[in-house]
Amino acid sequence: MEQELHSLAAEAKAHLEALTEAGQLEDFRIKFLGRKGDFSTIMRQLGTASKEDRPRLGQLANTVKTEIEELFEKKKSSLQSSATTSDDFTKPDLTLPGRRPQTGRLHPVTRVLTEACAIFENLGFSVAEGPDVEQDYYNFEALNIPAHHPARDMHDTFYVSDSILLRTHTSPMQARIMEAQDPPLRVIAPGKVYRCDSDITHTPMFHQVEGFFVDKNVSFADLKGILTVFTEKMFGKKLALRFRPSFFPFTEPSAEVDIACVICEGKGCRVCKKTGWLEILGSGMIDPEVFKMVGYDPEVYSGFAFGLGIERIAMLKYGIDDIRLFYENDLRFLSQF
Ligand code: 2NM
Repeated sequence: MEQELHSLAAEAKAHLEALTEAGQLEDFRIKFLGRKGDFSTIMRQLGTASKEDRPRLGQLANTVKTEIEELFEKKKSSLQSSATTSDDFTKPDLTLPGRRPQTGRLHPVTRVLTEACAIFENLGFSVAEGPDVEQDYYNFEALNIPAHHPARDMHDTFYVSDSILLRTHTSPMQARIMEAQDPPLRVIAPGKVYRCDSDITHTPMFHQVEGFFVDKNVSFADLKGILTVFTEKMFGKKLALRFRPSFFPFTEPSAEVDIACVICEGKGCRVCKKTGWLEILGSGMIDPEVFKMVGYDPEVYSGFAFGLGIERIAMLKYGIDDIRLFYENDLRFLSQF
């Protein structure tokens, strides 16, 4: 029996050495130290030993069992602590705060364009988009800009061929709509336009919203009303408007519209160049010649039209002093909106 105890001890130690994972510990405990395990089996045989041998064998059995139990506990804590260490590297720590994904945001031009459309939609206008590559006819001819008109100068227009060009404004869309539909019409045409020009205030591509309203008895007062509401909604406050007489081939009379400087409210500052006013759009009553081109009777219908540059409005709204910032894709700039 003494021999059995010694060999069982040796076997248990060897088994314990060989354990590599915390998951194997319980099997070991059941086999060697459990109630029906090998040690218990030997202890139960103690009763069959002689009276003289029994105390010595009992003591030996206890010593061996205690030793194995201690080794087992050591092994257990070493395996469990190494298990946690390796978990640190392989399993996510669910208690850590999450990593914030970079969120995209709307480009300032997109924001102002969407906002401008929303304001006009609330005023009863519908939105129409047309092709960037346009026919000379819709870009110029139908808008009362005949051949040899100064606005057709090659300097301003990107020509694709003799009769095809990149639209220089979004009004060709309005000519297309008037040609296809009868009044009453309230439509805005937002989108990209192209002009061969590039400096601090001009980029070769920029965005416009042009709008028109045609019905019986539409007057310049209607134009003033619509533009007053638009500027108030766009800049978030009531601003004085100033209509300056101007000229456009497709409107008569025509006016350029200024708002009281959003920065100094008319007192005069660097942004408004001490004038107190900022030019924000062009407008006018649609020229009878345009109506004739699209087949409307100018004796029956009248209408107003306007065109505004989105980049210019975004610059005024956000205090941006160089239009080129919109197209450099510098995240330090873009992430501010
Ligand atoms: C402007 C200024 C004045 C305009 C005219 C038309 C059309 F097609 F109805 F005749 N659309 N937009 C217009 C009038 C545009 O932009 C500065």
